[in-house]
Parts: sequence; C-alpha cells; structure tokens
Amino acid sequence: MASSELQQSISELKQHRQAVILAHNYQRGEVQDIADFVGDSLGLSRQAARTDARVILFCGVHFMAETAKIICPDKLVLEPDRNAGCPLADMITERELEALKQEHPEAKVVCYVNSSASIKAMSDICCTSANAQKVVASFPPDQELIFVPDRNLGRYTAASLGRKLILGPGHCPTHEHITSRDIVGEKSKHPHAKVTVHPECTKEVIDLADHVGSTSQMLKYCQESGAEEFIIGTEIGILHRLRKENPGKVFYAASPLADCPDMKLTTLQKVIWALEDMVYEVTVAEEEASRARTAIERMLHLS
Ligand code: CIZ
Repeated sequence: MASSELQQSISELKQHRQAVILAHNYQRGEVQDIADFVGDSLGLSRQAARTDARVILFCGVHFMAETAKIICPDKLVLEPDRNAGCPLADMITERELEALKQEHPEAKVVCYVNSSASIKAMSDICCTSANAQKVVASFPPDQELIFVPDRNLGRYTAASLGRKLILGPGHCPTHEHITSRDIVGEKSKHPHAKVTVHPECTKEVIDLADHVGSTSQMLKYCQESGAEEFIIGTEIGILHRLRKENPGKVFYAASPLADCPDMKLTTLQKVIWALEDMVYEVTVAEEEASRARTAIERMLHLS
C-alpha cells in the first residue's frame, strides 16, 4: 500500500475506534506525521490524561505505554508492537532494587521514567530527563538518594547539583553509541554549529556540549537559539521534527548509530493492524499501578 493510502486508512480507523495516536519524538518520521500528538513520554501521558478518546494508541516503547496506562487507568491503551522494549528500563530488576534498598535503608528512591511499572511502584518518586534536577533538589541535601536505572542521567544530575547519588548501573545503548570522537569530528566539519545532547549520553560527550537537555528541551533550545546549525546528540528520530519545525536551520546527527531498534519497530502498517484488531493491550495490575501512580503524581506536583 502506498504511504498516502496507509495514512487514509489510519485516519478512518482512528475515527471508527475513537482513538488518539501518540508518538514519541524518536519514532519514524512517517509515524510522527500521522500522530495527533508528538512529544516526550511525560508530555504524551499528559495528553493522554486530557483526551476524550476511548482508545490511546501509543507509538513508542513499552514503558511509555505503561506510564500512559498508569495515568489513565480507565482508557484502553494499545501498543502497535509488543516487542518494542527498552534495554535501559530492563537494566534494573525488582530484586536488584530491593538489594540496593537493603544496603541503604535510609535512602529514598528516585526512578527515571525509563523503568517498568514494578520499579516505579517500589520508588518514592519518578523523574524524567526534563525534571531530574528539580526532583532530586526537592529532597533535603542530607537525604540519601538511590537513582535508578540510568547511571549517565544520574551522574549528570548529581554533578549539576553538587550532590552525591547512589547510582544504578543502567545505560541506554543507543545514546552510548555517540562518542566524544563523533562530537569532535562533527564540530570540525561544522565549526559554527551548536552542540546539544541528551543527558543519557556519557560524561565525555556531555562535557563537549553547548546545551544538555531532554528531547523537549533540545527542541526548544534549537527553536529559540539564534544559531543556524546544530549537532544533535540523541536518538536520530528527533531530526524529523527538528527539520520540520525549523526549515531555515540545518541539523546534523552526532552519530548515525544512535538509531534505537525498539523505537523503529513501529510502522504505519502495524498502526493499522493495531487499530483493526485492537491489539496489543497494555495492562498494569491495579495494586502495582496505584503505587506507581503515587511516584508519578509526586513528580507531577513538582513540575
Ligand atoms: O522522557 C522521555 O520521553 C525520554 C525517554 C526522553 C526524552 O528526553 O524525551
């Protein structure tokens, strides 16, 4: 089927199913183009909470659809490919977090949104890359804090606040494909370009950047900056939106290898199948969802 026919089918099915389509900033360009809203996981979950739609089709990875389900327990949340996971979210298990808690009985737990519902349910508060500093700073300076699962975001947050955090060992393999050599190489090719990178990148990469932020903050930085060229240190799906929203500016990927295979599992054809067959439903057991919701709501009250 040609792309325009796929788009037409999606628009008809969406109406028929009373569905809203949410797509993460890292999705394929053609998937972003058929979505009702494109954004980061928190922004999308907020859209999910506000919508009157009966069905939410979440084009992203599993923890994002799960977060939408936790925030909107009464809606039917579907994901087009149930294999779209997140290796970073899988890098902390309940057992490992329990061991960390036993080792540090006085510590509170901050979990990055890239985590399973069960990890969120074991945490005191959730955070995103857009608000990690605000969340950590909301605790008294002498409060011991465990930060899971991303060691890069944790290290960056700790350094920017001048405070110690007990870090989990997780990392995003896609962001770790971006190296300091990539940044130095791109800067020498484009000496006038500003460098903006995601805090899931390594310290060596972050140290070379002009700006560090979540995807929503990177989009805002590029839009508001007077510069005309940018080197983008995050998953390359974001280039679609950057180019679409800033036609007069030029964007270079820091590395073509920063291409998340899980994000790219969602295709237009799978969006159609999901709406035709009403699959794959995302469920979270209510007791777990309720504890995870408390951690998410504490973060939302701070933002
Ligand atoms: O919060 C998100 O959606 C993630 C995982 C990254 C970002 O910065 O948008």
